[in-house]
Amino acid sequence: MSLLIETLPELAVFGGAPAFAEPKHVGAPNIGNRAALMQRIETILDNRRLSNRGPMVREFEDRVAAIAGVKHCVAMCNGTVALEIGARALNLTGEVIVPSFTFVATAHALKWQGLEPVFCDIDPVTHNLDPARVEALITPRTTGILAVHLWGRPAAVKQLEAVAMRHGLRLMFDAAHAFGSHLGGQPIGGSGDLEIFSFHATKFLNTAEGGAVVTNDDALAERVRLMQNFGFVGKDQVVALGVNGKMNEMSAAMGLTSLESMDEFLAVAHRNFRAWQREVASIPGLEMKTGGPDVSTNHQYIVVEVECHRAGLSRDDLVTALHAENVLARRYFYPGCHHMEPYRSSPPTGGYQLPQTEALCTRVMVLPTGTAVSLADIARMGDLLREMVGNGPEISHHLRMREKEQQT
Ligand code: T4K
Repeated sequence: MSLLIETLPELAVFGGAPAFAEPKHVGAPNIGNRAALMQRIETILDNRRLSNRGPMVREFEDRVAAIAGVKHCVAMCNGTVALEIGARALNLTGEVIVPSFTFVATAHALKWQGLEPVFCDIDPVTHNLDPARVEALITPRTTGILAVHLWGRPAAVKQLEAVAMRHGLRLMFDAAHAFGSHLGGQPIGGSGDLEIFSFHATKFLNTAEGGAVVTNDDALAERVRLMQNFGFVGKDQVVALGVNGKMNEMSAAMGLTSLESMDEFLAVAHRNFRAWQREVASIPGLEMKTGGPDVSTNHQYIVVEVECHRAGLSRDDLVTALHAENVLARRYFYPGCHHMEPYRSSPPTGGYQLPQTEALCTRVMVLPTGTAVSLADIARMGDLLREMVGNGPEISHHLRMREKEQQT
């Protein structure tokens, strides 16, 4: 082992100093103009209007609807509640077909509403639902499809709409990652019955916590709005069952401020994506895929697939080595929802058949980007990855030895 330390002095996994003094996160928030935010907060405080669809929320809804190219936007306290209310407003019952390769909120939102998520495999190139496999999973109990535009890459919208139409199913899209993405020149937001956005801190456009339901369906928008405000019409008339899913004015102030910098956030995301592409292109065993020819994504996630045999080490060992350098790469969306509770304890008859999902869960790592990450940071991280892949077997051997030592 002393030989390794001599030949690889710089890598922190072998005991060297971390390349970064401060952690480089996936999902460090983009922050807009502070003075503009403070000014909005002053206005909120002066007006003493903190919530219940105040002026900031109304303006935010109008701006989001315009960018998404839809008639209606109902701002929500977060993306998960937007999913739950969306599913309820569509009167979904029984089974809903959904990918397993997604953040667990997609599946939980359905289960929390008493629905049964039926996990479907994905296209290995786009990482999104495979429409042919969706169709094969439809049963008499299926009432809907919940597709995800994963990583902001648009799902196979047209094909999924055709499947839903053929079988009389409702179709909703989890567009938590996809605000600002486009398909065929159209902004993501107006497909299926409804779509939802997340404006969580880690999204490229954030309201600290927040989300939205967007739709072109007037009646559906009305139902969603009732459900997110206890079913109230006016001040003392309740006409439906509802919850509290409202966005507050402080979050909307953050959102409006973020929107003013949206072009800059997008430009940085695209710049960083291109820089990461250049780095990754020269590293054997690493690959970055794009969303296809008629697709423009917001590039808020840098998604790299690691092919263990060519890279000389596994995705997990690479992530461990990166963490030692203070590069906090993530294994999104490992291990897949179907391996998480409560889903893993009640598999369908014959078990889950998700080979593409299983494979991707061992290959994908997500790397830092956003306005907190500079081109110099990316160049340094690229050098680290090159050095790690160049010494893959040594790193793996070292980590196995370390594990053995820890066990004894
Ligand atoms: N559907 C999909 C497909 C989703 O990806 C999500 C959320 C949802 C639905 C639900 O939307 P929300 O209900 O969340 O609006 C994070 C986010 O919490 C989650 O919003 C997001 N997807 C998911 C992909 O990522 P974690 O568990 O990875 O979060 P966490 O706390 O580890 O944060 C990631 C990194 O970001 C941290 O390492 C540090 C950094 N960070 C985070 C926060 C919150 C900061 O630097 N500052 C911060 O304020 O889930």
